Amino acid sequence: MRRRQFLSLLAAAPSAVLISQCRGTSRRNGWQRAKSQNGLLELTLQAKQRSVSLGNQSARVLSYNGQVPGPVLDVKAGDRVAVTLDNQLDTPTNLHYHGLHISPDIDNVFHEVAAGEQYRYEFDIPSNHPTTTGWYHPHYHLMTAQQVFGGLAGPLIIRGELDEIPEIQQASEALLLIQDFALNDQNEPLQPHPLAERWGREGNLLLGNGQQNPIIELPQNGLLRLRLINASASRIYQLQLLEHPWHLIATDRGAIAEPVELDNLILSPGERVELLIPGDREPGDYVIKSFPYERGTGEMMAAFGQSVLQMPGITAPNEQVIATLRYERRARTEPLTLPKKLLSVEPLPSAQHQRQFILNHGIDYEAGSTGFTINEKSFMMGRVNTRVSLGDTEDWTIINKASLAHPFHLHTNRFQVLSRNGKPEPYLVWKDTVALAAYETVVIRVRFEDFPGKTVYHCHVLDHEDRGMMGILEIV
Ligand SMILES: [Cu+2]
Repeated sequence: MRRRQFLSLLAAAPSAVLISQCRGTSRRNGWQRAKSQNGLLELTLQAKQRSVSLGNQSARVLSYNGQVPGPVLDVKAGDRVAVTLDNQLDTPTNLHYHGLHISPDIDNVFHEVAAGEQYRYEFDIPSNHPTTTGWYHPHYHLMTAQQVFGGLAGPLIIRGELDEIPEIQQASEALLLIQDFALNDQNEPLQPHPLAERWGREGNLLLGNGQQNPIIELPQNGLLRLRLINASASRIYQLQLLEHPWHLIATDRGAIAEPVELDNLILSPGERVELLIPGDREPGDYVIKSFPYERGTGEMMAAFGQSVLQMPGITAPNEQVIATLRYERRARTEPLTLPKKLLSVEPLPSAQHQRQFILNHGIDYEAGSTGFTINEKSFMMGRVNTRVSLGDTEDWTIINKASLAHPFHLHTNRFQVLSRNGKPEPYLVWKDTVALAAYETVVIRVRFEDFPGKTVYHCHVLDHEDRGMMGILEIV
């Protein structure tokens, strides 16, 4: 049954002008950081294919302001943001502010910024916005996977209540935005094999902050706050910090109640975490390693044989080092300690409505579907799939009936995960993207707050999204 179901699936540096346009812009290690000043962040993001340094080579990939990843946007709750997107690609694009609770009229994935055009996104971040590690990336339908896989992604930090905790204030801070690339002979993003596009394109070049195995320094007896962002188009990471503890302090949309020591960290596309790492071990190097995650490859290889691993955009499962934590040999008298408490996660009120969302592979003739469905419907521009009331709380049961992993992402509002495969979650978290392995079921609770309008939910394997695994949610 499952095999048949799977088979059915087959039918350079920015210009000085740009810098001067950015208030509060600085560069560290060549990575542009645009920080809000006096409550305003204003900058231009120029999307363009350029030669950049990528890992240990030069590659002509898609960049914002000539950087991969794009500039770090660093703002506070209550700030005003004004981003001018300058589209110097040869295809339409737009921007999605992943992790922001703002109106879908602004964070509008249906908006098109044509090739050669500019568009100004201007909005206020709510003053009660949760402390969040987010990211921005293109979300132009049918082009999303290609543009993100080409390199277009950048971090978006929202500072707030979590930053006020004394132990967090004392911690040093690092970002690790993880991407995978696949390059052709010209060192440009390669065109994936059609099967790889359906499967979800992956690259064999795994980079953190555009570098191969970047070094992140951690003072001995210090505390490191590490923000991890999976900005890959399809790849699901299974990460471990070898021979060293790390403690979860925040998920996609905010802090958890108290630090939780992690072992294995599964991070699907779109997901983020914040971790605290105490520098209380022997000085030396500790690696963050990525282990293969079974997204459904076994089944594909069973169906098509080893030869699929030769197809452009499909990679063989392997272990790779993503980054190295390096202890500076510097003794402090007083070791910094982990905070005992972070921020309480208030449970959402019980739900007024229950809904079911079935992720599967099938055909929706009305939408001219290419085989990826939610509730037997593929995405169709202008067709509302789900209508909810502003202010309501709902429980959504998301059932993955498919043989592939499908991480589920909801725009605009955050949610709490209630259970996985019938088992209650051990602690409350705020999320906007939840991993679903093949045949898993997850129940989430969401309250539609503040903003009416049309927004979307979709699979964050971006090839699946482009192929229809997306629905329009209207909040009225
Ligand atoms: Cu998917």
